[in-house]
Amino acid sequence: MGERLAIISPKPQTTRNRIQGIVHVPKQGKRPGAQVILIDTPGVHKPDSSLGRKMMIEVREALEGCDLILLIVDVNKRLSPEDNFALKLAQQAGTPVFLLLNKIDLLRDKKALLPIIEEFRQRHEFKEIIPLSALKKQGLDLLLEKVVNALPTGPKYFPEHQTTDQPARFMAAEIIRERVLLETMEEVPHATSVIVEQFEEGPKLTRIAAAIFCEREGQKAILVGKGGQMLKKIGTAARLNMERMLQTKVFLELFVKVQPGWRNSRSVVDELDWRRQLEGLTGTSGRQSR
Ligand SMILES: Nc1nc2c(ncn2[C@@H]2O[C@H](COP(=O)(O)OP(=O)(O)OP(=O)(O)O)[C@@H](O)[C@H]2O)c(=O)[nH]1
Ligand SMILES: [Mg+2]
Repeated sequence: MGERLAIISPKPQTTRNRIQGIVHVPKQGKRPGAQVILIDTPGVHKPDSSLGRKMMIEVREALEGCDLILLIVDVNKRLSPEDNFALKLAQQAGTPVFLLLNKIDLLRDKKALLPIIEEFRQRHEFKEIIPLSALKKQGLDLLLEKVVNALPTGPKYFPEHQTTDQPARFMAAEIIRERVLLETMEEVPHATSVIVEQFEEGPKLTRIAAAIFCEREGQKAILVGKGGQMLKKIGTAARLNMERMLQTKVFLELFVKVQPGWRNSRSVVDELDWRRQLEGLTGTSGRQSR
């Protein structure tokens, strides 16, 4: 995308909801302009909670009606059961698949690519197999070109300036969750969710109040930290990222709340879905309070 729309962390299951990133490809010479809607999904995995099951529903919903699947694997790791499962889902969808062999920057010997490509080729007739490095931006131009060529002609769905379907309010929640993912360890990141309770955008200042939910008192103690230090660290870094995104000053208030076992509560997990939250905020459907 060339800009940060989704949060990133070294921990698995970072992405929880599907979000769209819109790439506007300008007309160049004879090549027509294009609009590519990338749908980022949670990683394919075997779920062990309501949250995990909801994440896999997001994956399945993204697969429905898309024109092309980009299956991304880490080229430095042996094929995992999750990779195999992801391939199976793609095959079942019956949609053309590009295989993206990511993180080639970590490959010591580029010759190692050949047997990996061969292994994948035997499993599926991929439309393209493209080695790349998302981090070092290697292979991305080629990828975009191949994607544009593989897509059917269609209407322009989004206005020129729009790069995502995700409202700023929810990106703010994700920015906080990203800090939690980066600053805390073991079970804390996965037991955490963030709900923005107040979001008032002004021309110069945005007021944001958000609750960080965890499952146990011990996790709350870690998130708050000694003398509130951890919460302050999370808040400061998140605020700076929000200011960059919103191009205003941000006044951020953070609270930590304990909600035992929320990951296994269908209603809480459903409420974390920003599409549903949005319906609640605009009053098109009744929002249930916790
Ligand atoms: N070296 C290297 N690291 C990368 C590259 N692409 C992504 N990473 C790193 O891989 C980690 C995972 O990145 P994410 O964007 O969170 O991956 P994801 O597939 O969206 O993961 P989930 O949302 O958890 O399913 C981060 O630490 C990234 O910095 C790459 O091309 N090279
Ligand atoms: Mg992700």
